[in-house]
Amino acid sequence: MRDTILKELWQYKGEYISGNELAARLGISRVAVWKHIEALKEEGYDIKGISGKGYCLQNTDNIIISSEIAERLKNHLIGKQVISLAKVDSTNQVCKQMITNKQITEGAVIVASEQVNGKGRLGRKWDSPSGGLWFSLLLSPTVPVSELPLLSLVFSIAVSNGLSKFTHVPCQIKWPNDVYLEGKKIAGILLELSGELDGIENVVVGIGINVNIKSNHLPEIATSIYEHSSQSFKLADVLVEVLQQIEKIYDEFLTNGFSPLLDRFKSACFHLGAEIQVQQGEKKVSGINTDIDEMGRLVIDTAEGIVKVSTGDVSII
Ligand code: BT5
Repeated sequence: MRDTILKELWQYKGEYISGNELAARLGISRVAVWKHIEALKEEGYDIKGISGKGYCLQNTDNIIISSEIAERLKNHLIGKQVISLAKVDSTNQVCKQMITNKQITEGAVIVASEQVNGKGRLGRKWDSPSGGLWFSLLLSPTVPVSELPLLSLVFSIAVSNGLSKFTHVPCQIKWPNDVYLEGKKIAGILLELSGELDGIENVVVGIGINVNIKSNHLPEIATSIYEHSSQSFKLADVLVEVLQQIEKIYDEFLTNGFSPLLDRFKSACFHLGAEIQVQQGEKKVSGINTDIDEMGRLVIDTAEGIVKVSTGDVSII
């Protein structure tokens, strides 16, 4: 019922709808409508109520209605189940909790309007105000554990493909999985694995995309589609496009392996050929990034010879 009420309000696109009309449409009492509205407000939805006028959902472009995504997606796996929430700690956290509670299965997408404790890699913070696309996807890939790090590269290709429809210029990738636009970070990906020693059961793919966010709500190094194009987009449109690209590229990876995708990754990777430094905890590796190999490792020509790295944070010197 909560989703149905939200959808009714959302369809009014910023107009007021009276409690009586909502009650009649949904076949429930006005008191029941009021209770559901209060619960939605509690969850974090911005709903204004004016006596004599009714209720109005604010900022409809930034709200995702699960059933709309499900109806529009033509995917066979990704987004089979879409759960849309208002304000959460972190969608990765919610996703992991839902796995434990057996509430979701492979392909499920958990999306939130806002995260109060958004996470980056290595415990870093991810700013997630309203206007961004913050979601997590549950996968159970049937690939050898040694190939799982390639998923970072696979998803960054998919996200960068999906975003170019809105940015109209190609996005770049910073290895392994940061998506950049004109020198600033527009999206980030956080992969979390869980399972037993003999195999990974679940991969939670957390993706954050700065869509309709102004730069004053983002860190210095970041940008958004809005900042780039001076235009707002419906979050649902961006989500549908990105999920379609994810399914397409992920299917290619499962069917043909990473080799056919490697060239696409290399042509989007903006530090290939540049002098870089890779920070790996306390350790630093510096040199020319001459290549990326079939295992997705950075090949670096250092003063001590060729070094291949599979983890770390890249910066251009
Ligand atoms: C990432 O980490 O880039 C992974 C970000 C994943 C976020 C998604 S949102 C949905 C899901 N739920 C979560 O809780 N997380 C995932 P990393 O490479 O460690 O980058 C973190 C760094 O990016 C920070 O230290 C900041 O410098 C910068 N940063 C923080 N918020 C940002 C934003 N909104 N846009 C661009 N850069 C940001």
